[in-house]
Amino acid sequence: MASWAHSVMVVLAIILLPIMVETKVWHYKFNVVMKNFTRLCETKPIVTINGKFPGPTLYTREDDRVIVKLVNNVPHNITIHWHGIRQLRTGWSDGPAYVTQCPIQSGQSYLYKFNVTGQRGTLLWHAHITWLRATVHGAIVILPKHGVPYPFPKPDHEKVVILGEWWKSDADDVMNQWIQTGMPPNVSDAHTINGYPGPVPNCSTSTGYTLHVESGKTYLLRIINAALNEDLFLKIAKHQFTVVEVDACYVKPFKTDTIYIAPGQTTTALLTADQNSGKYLMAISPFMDTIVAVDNQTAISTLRYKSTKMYSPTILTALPAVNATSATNVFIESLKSLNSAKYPALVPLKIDHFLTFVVGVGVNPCSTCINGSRVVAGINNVTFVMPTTPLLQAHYFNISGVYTDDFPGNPVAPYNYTGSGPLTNMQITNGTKVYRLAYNSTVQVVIQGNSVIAPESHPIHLHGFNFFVVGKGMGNFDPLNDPKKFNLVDPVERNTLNVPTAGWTAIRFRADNPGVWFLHCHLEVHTTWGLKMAFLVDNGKGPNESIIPPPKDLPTC
Ligand SMILES: *[C@@H]1O[C@H](CO)[C@@H](O)[C@H](O)[C@H]1NC(C)=O
Ligand SMILES: *[C@@H]1O[C@H](CO)[C@@H](O)[C@H](O)[C@H]1NC(C)=O
Ligand SMILES: *[C@@H]1O[C@H](CO)[C@@H](O)[C@H](O)[C@H]1NC(C)=O
Ligand SMILES: *[C@@H]1O[C@H](CO)[C@@H](O)[C@H](O)[C@H]1NC(C)=O
Ligand SMILES: *[C@@H]1O[C@H](CO)[C@@H](O)[C@H](O)[C@H]1NC(C)=O
Ligand SMILES: *[C@@H]1O[C@H](CO)[C@@H](O)[C@H](O)[C@H]1NC(C)=O
Ligand SMILES: *[C@@H]1O[C@H](CO)[C@@H](O)[C@H](O)[C@H]1NC(C)=O
Ligand SMILES: *[C@@H]1O[C@H](CO)[C@@H](O)[C@H](O)[C@H]1NC(C)=O
Ligand SMILES: *[C@@H]1O[C@H](CO)[C@@H](O)[C@H](O)[C@H]1NC(C)=O
Ligand SMILES: *[C@@H]1O[C@H](CO)[C@@H](O)[C@H](O)[C@H]1NC(C)=O
Ligand SMILES: *[C@@H]1O[C@H](CO)[C@@H](O)[C@H](O)[C@H]1NC(C)=O
Ligand SMILES: *[C@@H]1O[C@H](CO)[C@@H](O)[C@H](O)[C@H]1NC(C)=O
Ligand SMILES: [Cu+2]
Repeated sequence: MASWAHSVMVVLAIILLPIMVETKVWHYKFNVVMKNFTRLCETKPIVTINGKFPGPTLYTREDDRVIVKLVNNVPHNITIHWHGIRQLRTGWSDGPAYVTQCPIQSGQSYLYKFNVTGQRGTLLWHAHITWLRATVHGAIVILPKHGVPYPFPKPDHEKVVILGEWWKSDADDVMNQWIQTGMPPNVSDAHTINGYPGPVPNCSTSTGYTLHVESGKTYLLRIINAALNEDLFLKIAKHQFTVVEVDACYVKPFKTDTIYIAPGQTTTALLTADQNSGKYLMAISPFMDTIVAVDNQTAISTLRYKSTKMYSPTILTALPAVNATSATNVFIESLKSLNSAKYPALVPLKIDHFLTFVVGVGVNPCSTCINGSRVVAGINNVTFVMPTTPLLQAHYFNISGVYTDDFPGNPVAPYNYTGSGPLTNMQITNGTKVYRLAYNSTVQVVIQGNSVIAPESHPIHLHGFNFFVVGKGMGNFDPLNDPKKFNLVDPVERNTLNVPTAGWTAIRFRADNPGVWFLHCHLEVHTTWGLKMAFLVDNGKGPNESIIPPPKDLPTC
């Protein structure tokens, strides 16, 4: 070939390369199997994906496509939720049982298919049916697009750190005991770090996790709270974290020695191994600043430098007190969107729907329960009743009688939500109600905690969207004065917020994803009690603004 022709081809190839890069498809097989673990006392086999606890990390890349074949080989119904993945127009792959799909029954399989559009960072996947997520969970790592650097110094290594809760009994038995007795479920028997509980009473085989590091190197820790019911503190003796991202959204970097993280939240932080060689305590403990019982055991692991002598003592640290509300506030108030030219914070400024969701527990009669009553939970005095036909199918195929679209956007009978003392009437109505939104409408939701039995904090998760956390406060939200203090410039963007005990949090989002999207407390105990609802977002008129048709292998009920 003449050399000029060769040069022309090289130049052409360079010009064409960017448009010839094809979307990569990441294929995974998730085999649901029972497995028995020595480090969990071999008390009973647990439900796992591919025999791993935590399950396999799902790696993908911004703007790529993911296909996961789930094969159910256990005697339980299952679904998987890809927590924080936007699922633009692909609600069929979102996962919450009876909201977007029927369960995948024993012996069945289903292909979850979705594009990862405009997101990068750490998320998690987990079972979204009964209490199976206690053991069925894992990390999602979305790498930035090829050639796009992190907006922070490149770490030498990356590590996934998954925090969890473990019961000696089957977690579903713990849940079922509540359903039968009406009493609050048992707290867990241990916390876990990457599936290791540390020492557990009466379990000689339980061990702790070791995070191996090399002196001088920097590590990107992808920290995930996969616990069912507990907000957690994480500390590593003598080491600081630099938080750079939460819920797959970059934040302005800040330093802290304590991570506060609620179930469903993810926090990505840099850690530099800048101390003397040795062993350092890495530990998690629960946060609870009200009268509710928690598993107060600290899970103990070790950060260990390469070349540490075998018998060196572990350098210790103290964790915050269980009721250290101030430590949670310091952490939450440090979170601000990066809001750079490349990653702007597109906070909706004009709002179409101003909503107030009052969340908390109540007590309903139950003739078969121990006390003749059961604890329930709800939003705006509605405890959500799960349908037997998934909401998304009912919406898509126009099946009537499954839900109504009259979910109250504001409390019907306002009261002093955070006033002292219980209401004389603690009953809650029930129903399967959704709140309907036009495509591309803008929404503000003030999530207001109540003190009907006791005030409590709640991590509230919204499927299908990220939102901006524009404000929070104590007591009752003041619609006249509190909005003046909202941060509409660089509020943190995320998918799971924290409602403070006896306080409120305000969020804003744009309804640019058609489908049916679950909103619920990520404390499994509250979800089971009914603290959940769904938004129904209608199709838009444009070409890419409608729900795609359901896949052929969509499970049936
Ligand atoms: C778990 O495994 C151990 C040894 O591998 C075995 O002795 C024990 O019976 C198993 N437990 C169950 C419940 O399968
Ligand atoms: C997902 O990405 C694939 C490949 O780029 C594309 O063909 C498909 O239309 C996308 N799906 C949706 C729902 O956007
Ligand atoms: C819950 O705890 C009680 C008291 O310790 C115990 O008797 C019961 O068996 C536990 N329930 C389950 C499902 O483990
Ligand atoms: C440990 O086992 C002993 C003896 O069986 C029992 O008395 C004790 O209550 C157990 N402790 C825990 C925390 O289960
Ligand atoms: C943990 O809780 C138990 C039972 O609620 C209590 O007896 C114990 O003192 C608590 N331990 C700590 C360290 O707070
Ligand atoms: C936390 O609990 C301890 C022990 O019950 C109590 O002394 C302390 O006042 C509490 N702190 C806060 C901030 O409530
Ligand atoms: C149930 O009744 C028992 C004894 O009558 C009482 O101690 C307990 O507080 C009650 N629990 C609830 C949740 O009402
Ligand atoms: C609500 O209750 C709190 C606590 O009892 C009280 O301080 C506050 O004044 C009450 N607010 C209203 C509007 O009644
Ligand atoms: C909630 O609904 C129940 C049942 O209809 C009713 O008795 C109660 O007064 C309502 N409470 C509030 C705060 O609206
Ligand atoms: C819903 O409330 C009605 C009326 O109180 C009651 O009859 C029904 O059993 C409740 N359903 C559920 C699932 O709690
Ligand atoms: C959504 O609304 C915004 C603001 O009103 C507008 O700029 C944008 O073009 C709309 N997008 C679509 C897809 O309709
Ligand atoms: C599994 O799901 C199917 C379909 O909804 C349901 O009929 C069946 O009762 C469920 N099985 C269990 C064990 O929950
Ligand atoms: Cu809650």
